Formats: sequence, C-alpha cells, structure tokens
Amino acid sequence: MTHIKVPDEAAARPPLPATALMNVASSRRLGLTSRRAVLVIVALLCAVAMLPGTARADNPIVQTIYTADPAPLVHNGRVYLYTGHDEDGSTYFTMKDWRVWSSADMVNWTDHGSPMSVATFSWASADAWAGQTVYRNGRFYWYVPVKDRASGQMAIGVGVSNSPTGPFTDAIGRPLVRNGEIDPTVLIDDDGQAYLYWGNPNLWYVRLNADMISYSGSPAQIPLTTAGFGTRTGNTSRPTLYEEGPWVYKRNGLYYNVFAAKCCSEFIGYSTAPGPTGPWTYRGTVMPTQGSSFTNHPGVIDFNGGSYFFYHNGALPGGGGFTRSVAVEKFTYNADGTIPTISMTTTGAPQAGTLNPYVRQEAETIAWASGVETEPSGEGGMNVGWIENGDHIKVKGVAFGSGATSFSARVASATSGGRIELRLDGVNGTLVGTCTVPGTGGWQTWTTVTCPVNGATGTHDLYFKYTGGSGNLFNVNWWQFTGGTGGTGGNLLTNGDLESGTTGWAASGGTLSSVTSPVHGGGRALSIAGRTASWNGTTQDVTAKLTNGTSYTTSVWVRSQSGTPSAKATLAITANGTTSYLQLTPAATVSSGGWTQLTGTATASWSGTLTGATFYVETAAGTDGFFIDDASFQ
Ligand code: FUB
Repeated sequence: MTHIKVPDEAAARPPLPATALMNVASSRRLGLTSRRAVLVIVALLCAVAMLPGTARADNPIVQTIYTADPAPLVHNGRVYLYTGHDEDGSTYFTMKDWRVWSSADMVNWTDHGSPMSVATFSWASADAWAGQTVYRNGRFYWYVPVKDRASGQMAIGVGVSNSPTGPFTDAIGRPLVRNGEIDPTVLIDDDGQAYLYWGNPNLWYVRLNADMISYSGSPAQIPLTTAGFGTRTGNTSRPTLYEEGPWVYKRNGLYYNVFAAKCCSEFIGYSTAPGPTGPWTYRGTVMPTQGSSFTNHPGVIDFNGGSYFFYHNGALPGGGGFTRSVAVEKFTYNADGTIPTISMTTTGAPQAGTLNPYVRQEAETIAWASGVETEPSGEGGMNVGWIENGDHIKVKGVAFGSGATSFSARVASATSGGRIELRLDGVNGTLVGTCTVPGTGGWQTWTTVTCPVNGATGTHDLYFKYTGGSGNLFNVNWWQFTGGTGGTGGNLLTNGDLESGTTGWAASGGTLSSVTSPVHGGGRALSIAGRTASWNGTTQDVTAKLTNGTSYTTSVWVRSQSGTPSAKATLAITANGTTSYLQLTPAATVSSGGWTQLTGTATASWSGTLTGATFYVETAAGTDGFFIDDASFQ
C-alpha cells in the first residue's frame, strides 16, 4: 500500500524533479536513509506551502493510493467515482483491482475500498484496466477490460451489484465480448437502447439488450475517418487521433465521444454526432498533453448544475506513467455545446455545498490526506489507519454554523494511542479541541472517545492532526461533532441562498431556472414554472445529511408567479422501501405581490435504513408557478 506524505498544499507548487520524489510513495517501508530523504523533501514542501497567498490543493483527489482511469456516475445526489488502481512502484500497467469513491460536494471524497478485482472474474488472469459503471433498473453494471486467461487476449467482463459501492459479482461468468481490445464505455439512449463501445486500436460498438449483460447483433466497427476523429501524423498504421478510452454520452440531443488521442503522450480529444453510431465529427482538444503521465483517460458528468471533467496524471509524489492519480476540473460548455479546452490544475473543482459535521462522517471522507492509508474496517466500510505522528487529513468546507461543543471519534489502537488535534484552516491552524486516544488492545478493537470543542463556528476547512509517539498510533473509523444549538448547527441545504444558480436544486416536474428578479435577498432567486401538479416543486436531496430523530427548523421565502396558492415545505423520507411525508412548515398563502416566509420545526424519524430524503417546496393545491429564495433547513 502507498503511504504518501504530502503537505496540504504541496501539489499547488510546481512539481519537484522526478528524481527528488522517486522514493516518497513507499516511504512506510523505506529504510532510514531513504526515510530521512523523504522527510527532507516533505520539510521543503512544507516550507514552500507556508508561503502566504498560496492556493489550496485538492487535486489529485485521492492521495492514499495511486488511481487511474476515472469513471464517474451520478446517482441519488452523489457522485460515485470508479477507478483503477496502479500498484506502488509499477513499471507497467500492473493493476489488480478497481476502487470506488463517492462525494456529495466534489472535494470531500469517501473511500469505499475495492468491491471488484481481477479475482471477481474466474476466467481472468490480470489487468484490471479502464472501465465504466452504469445504473439501470435498480442495478449497477461495471464494464471492465481484463485479460482472458484461456486466450491471453483482452476481453470485456461485466460486474453487477445492487449497490453503487458493491460488492460486485461476475454477471455472466465469462467475457461479454472478446476481441483483444479494451476500455468499455456504455451509453443508455433516451429510447432505452444501450450501446457498449470499446477499442484500441479500433473503435467498436454493439447494442446491449435491456438486461445489460447480453447483446443483439454482432460487434461493429465505427469507421475511424480523419473527419470523424482528426488526423494523426507520423503513424501510417493509425491515421486518426483516436487511441483508446472512449467516453460516450448524450447531452442536449448531441452525442459526444471524448477519448484519449494520439500516443504517446496522449491528449484528450472529442468528436460529436447526431446519433449514437455517428456519423462522428472531430471537434478538437478537451485537455492538452500535460501532467507527467503518457496516458490520460476522460470521464465527464453533469452534477448539481455544474459540468465536471475527470482525468488522470502523475502528479503525486512518486507518480508517473504507471503510478497515476485521478483529478477533476469543473467546466462550462460553450453555448453551441462544444467543450472548452481544459487544463490540469492543482486546485481542482470548487466545493459544491458544505459538509455537515453534526452527522456521522466517515474518517475516510477526505479532501487531502498526508501520510495515512485506509483499510476495510471490522465495523463495516473502511477506516483510516497507519497513522503516525504528524500525519493529517483535511476535510474541506465544514459548516459548524452557530458552534460545535464536543467531538467524538470511533478509534482503535493496538499500541498506546495518541491524540487527534482539531485545527481550523491549516495543519497548524487554530486548535479548537484535542481528543486523547487510548490503547484499546487491537487495531480493530473499537471505542468512542469524546472531547470538548471551543471556537468552531462558521464554515472552515477542518484538519485532523494526529500526534503521539513513534510508529503506528491508532485507527479512526468515523467522527461526529455535537452542536451548541439546534443539534445541527448549519444549513443542510446546498446553495440555500440561491446565489449559485440552480446548483443543488432539481424540479419534481415543471421547469427550474435561476432568476435575477424578483429576489428576496442577494442577486438571484429560483423559479419553478410549467407545473402540472401541486406536488411539482423545487427539490433537493438531503439523504446524506439527515440524522434519525433530529428536530429540524425550516425557513424559506416564497412568492407566486400568478394566483394565490398555498405553499409549504415537505420532507419525503424513504426507508425500508416505504416513503413517508413530513410537513416541515404549515401551508401559507403566497402571492405575486411580495415574499412570504414559510417557517416550521419538525422531527425527522424513520425505521430501518434510510435510502432517500428529499426537501420539497410545493403547493397544497393548484399549479401556479412560484419563486423561492433564502432557504434554510437546519
Ligand atoms: O490503465 C490501463 C490503461 O491505460 C487503460 O485501459 C487505458 O485507457 C490507459 O489509461
């Protein structure tokens, strides 16, 4: 496992020469001399990082291991990120398993471990290379290239799971297709027809059946014309730019194929088409050749009103062409649907929303980690481990609201433990609490420790700085703060002030738009028009933010676009397959002449497992359009 010690802002600096960084990745198992060299490098990086006015680095988005070949999937208000895993010190694409990560805000990523590996496919011998997961009819299908043991050829397998985080099993017990080519991507078109595309050096597609694990007809080649895929020079056997890694999707009626172009080093190019099988037209560069890895690999999504481009590079210490790391940038499509040229950054995407410290958070939910690793926890999920004196984890944009009073963490230690220092906005920032972790008799013998917190109000980056003696100190499974007031401490709604357009919001019928007039506060409000039922309203997924048995206070300003409907805020709670509706505010008449505040307090509780919670503003009857502004749910 990798044990990468990087200071918080290391990656925001120009990269150090590869020779200087060579040994950092495997520092945990290094001898003393190498270890000292690592510490010198880290000290240098720390010194640079303490310079004033430096940007905070959040790319690459995983620092605990090397990751490659990103495949993002948006499901129920979260982004699930499926990646490959480059083994430490690789000199080839030595990849044995795939990994899953997820985030509700694009900066704090939860490690879900490895729910699928080469061993999942009994017929495969090696090469857990670039795949993609899609959702259909309650199941998640993960298409991957692996080496077929019998033929020695690369083939496409398909894993299946009822959960986005697995575990995944081999859906059919044999390759779905096998022609020696790699890198599957799947598009499910609006008419329900699914297409599997893959290929290097060719580009293939086949129509998948509705079961997603079989197909109709035979695999066909998409003609690699220079009009469709650009002109490559200097390689007569490959006249077009298409190399590998296709990512096919549809947006506003246009079909996109974003792919790794030219070799080597690769850049990311793209083509568009009026239909799923073409004809394709080459549109140019998405991301130029950058970033210390001779491959690159695209993944593109829309999430909470923003567009995001995932890729990989060699930016971590010890990184390179076979020790890659996944990163992300936010971008905006041009008005004609073309994609702007995107450059790699060390700052990454902005945070979409905040993180709620008053619900249980996994210790492996991380914006930036230095020195630690993760592992499967005996209590389920993953835990953070291999913590040594001075290691740290940053969690970004933590909304403490009116103030935290105490902190609890689930910890285990086979040695004598240590301390968790809670610091704001820097690894040496304001200390707001210190929790002492005792020895518990085992690395998976868990206990909960609690300590007082002072001075944590408003929204800050939270740093867990781990201190103690030598060697491994303790493991952490999860943590949670207790709030000074109201039990929650902060607005759980993303973009509650509506100043970030429609970010975080959706419509349960009707059309959503961000407007500049009328507004209640600030410069923008949210409009919902074209409603055809009273329950059509403005909605926001709050599943990950809710705590069972907690009392929530709601405030939202509403104004009708016509008529005088009665408006209310409602929470739809789905647990154990049943949905119940909690009225958050009494219904109140709203008009087009001014703003009306809906307020109320209600307790959210459920039995069994919570699978969905949606905050609604709707009307008691009628279909008049309305505006909302300055919404809070806390
Ligand atoms: O990660 C192994 C291979 O490298 C992938 O299948 C390609 O897309 C390239 O990224």
